[in-house]
Amino acid sequence: MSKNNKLQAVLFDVDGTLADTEQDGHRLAFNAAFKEFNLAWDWDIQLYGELLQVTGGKERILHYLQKYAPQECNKADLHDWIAALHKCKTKHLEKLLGQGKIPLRPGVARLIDELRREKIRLAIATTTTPQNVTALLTSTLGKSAIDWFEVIGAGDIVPNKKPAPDIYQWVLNQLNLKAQQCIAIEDSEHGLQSALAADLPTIITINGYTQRQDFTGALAVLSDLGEPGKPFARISGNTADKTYVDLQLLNNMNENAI
Ligand code: XBP
Ligand code: MG
Repeated sequence: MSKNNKLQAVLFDVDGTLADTEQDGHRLAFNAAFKEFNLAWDWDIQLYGELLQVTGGKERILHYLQKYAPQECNKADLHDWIAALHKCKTKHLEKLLGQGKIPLRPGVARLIDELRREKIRLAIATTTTPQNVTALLTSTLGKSAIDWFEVIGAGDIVPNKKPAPDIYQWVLNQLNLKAQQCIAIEDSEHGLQSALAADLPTIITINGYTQRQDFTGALAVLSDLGEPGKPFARISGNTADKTYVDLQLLNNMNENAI
């Protein structure tokens, strides 16, 4: 392996990976926006799990309309209306995240701290809206946390959302790194497909919505990143004798992936 391929950056997904934001974050914010728009829609936990197959909030609303309320699709200003509804949803989510009600997942703050100390570059690659990334990072890690991430790829910055590789390719371009010099951390099948299509070695930390998905191609599938004294459960992959994800494990995984 050439020295050039040594791990240089870690690319984090946001929703489901940094924090469990979907069920009690995004879902509640969508429902609050529906109320504000006088819509008698309520996305329960199970339905929202199905709707997560469509990435991107605006795309998810359009999909829901087409499937469950096709008569609404005849509006002349459909896309503007969806954009306004989604803006309202983002306002509700920012408020919710700002209240600090959604914590980071186990090991996330610890790993970010170690990576910063060891001068590994940090980036974000997410489907969600940039305001949500800012609200989550600042409410959990403090105001300056947004500056710890050298590149933040979010939302509509690329034409095609995950599972397309666009967002990861955009982030790699901004970092000016090769995929083999990085590791992506994801939680979902769509996220994994996106990262793999950009040639990124990827590890998965599952959650309630994604635990039964297909993670073929991932370096490892884990319950979470783990903490000293609170080991992760290993679903697949070689994690040697490690019980939590740290830079040493990421380096080993990255080397073996090349
Ligand atoms: C998760 C998503 C997003 C959010 C909604 O993104 O699929 O669509 O559910 O976000 P990721 P917006 O796992 O890539 O972070 O409503 O802001 O689009
Ligand atoms: Mg995710």
